[in-house]
Amino acid sequence: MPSLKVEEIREDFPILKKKIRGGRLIYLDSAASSLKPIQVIETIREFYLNEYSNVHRGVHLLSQQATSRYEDVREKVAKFINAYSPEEIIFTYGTTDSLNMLAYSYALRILKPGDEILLTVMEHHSNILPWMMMSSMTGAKINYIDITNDGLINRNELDEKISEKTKIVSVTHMSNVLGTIVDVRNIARRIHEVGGVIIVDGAQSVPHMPVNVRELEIDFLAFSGHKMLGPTGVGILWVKRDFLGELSPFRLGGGAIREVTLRDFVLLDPPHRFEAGTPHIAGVLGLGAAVDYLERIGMDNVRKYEEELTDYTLKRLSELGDAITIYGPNNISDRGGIIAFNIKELDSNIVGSLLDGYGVAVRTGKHCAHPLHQRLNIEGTVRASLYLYNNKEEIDYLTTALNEIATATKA
Ligand code: 7TS
Repeated sequence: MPSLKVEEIREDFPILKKKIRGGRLIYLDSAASSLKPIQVIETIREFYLNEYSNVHRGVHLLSQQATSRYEDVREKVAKFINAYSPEEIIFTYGTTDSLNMLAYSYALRILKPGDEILLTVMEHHSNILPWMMMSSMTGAKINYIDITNDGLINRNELDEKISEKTKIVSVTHMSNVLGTIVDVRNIARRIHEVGGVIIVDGAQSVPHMPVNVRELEIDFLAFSGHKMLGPTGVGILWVKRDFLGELSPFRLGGGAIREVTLRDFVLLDPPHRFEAGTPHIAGVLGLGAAVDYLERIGMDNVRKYEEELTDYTLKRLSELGDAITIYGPNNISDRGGIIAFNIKELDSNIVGSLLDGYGVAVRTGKHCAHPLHQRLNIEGTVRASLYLYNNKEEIDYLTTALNEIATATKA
């Protein structure tokens, strides 16, 4: 008995009916961005068509309605991740924006020469580059935790590398290449013992599994709307309430202040002090519809279904034997539905282009994780990434296509 009704879910995604290269679309690139259900598309359309107005600015009806719906989504998102209160939810433009915001609003204030920032070697560039910038601006040093051959965090390294000097650990909750799920609660406990904080990059985890910030005992969480059925251009930065007063906004202007004179200004309370400028209102409402969609299905069910489908994918792909190398953890409980692999000695871009000929959409190359590929000593990988609308038939199709590609290149 599957944990969700995938065929019913597929009906909600109009793009799945599209023909690609004369055949059906097999979309296995949700780690780059997810497809959108009709409920999200209609919410955005309806807003522009019948409800449009700016937020937090007008006394008129449409503006009041838009404001109240915008703030409702904040509450919805807060509940979705079990935040302590909606004030902890800051709308940004995406995970990258959230992490940069944290770097400039928080890290820049607290870091000093001799301090350390701890990352892992499997971070996405968006969780490396802001810290490199902070390192050059403050004199703090970056350290990296290595991974095991299975793509898991090396626990001994964790013990060695967290010290009194470590002020910030910023770590992915799920690797966008290996699919590794990181035990962030364990890291949170370790870093809290030495008085540091933990920032979690939830870009790949929040869309695919229950993420409960209280249970995880973390301090900050960054994620993107477009990877969780929502529109592009909207992201979230969750800041645990204890830290809200310690961040100084790095984007200032309209919408963030209570009062301005020619010489001075008074900020609004969080979270609005962090949201200067007209936000992506339609995007936030679309994100609200995406959260409703996921809540209706239940994140436990999403995770369970993806575990089944990942297990199935790994088994089917293993049938290619020596022709395939699959990366990442062997244990399903340690990984999400992101499967990176290589076919023989073939360049990943060539395999990706050949798969495109079959109507199969995957991502190839280094997936904005160059240091990880250097660590694995490979040029790139082909990445199939799954979501709740994928089914076993699509995996069978992928397997057949890869078999043909591997056979055609036997010589
Ligand atoms: N962190 C992780 C773990 C990611 O996977 C991504 C995007 C980001 C941060 C940045 O998110 P954004 O919404 O700000 O762009 N990852 C990918 C990917 O794997 N393929 O395309 C985008």
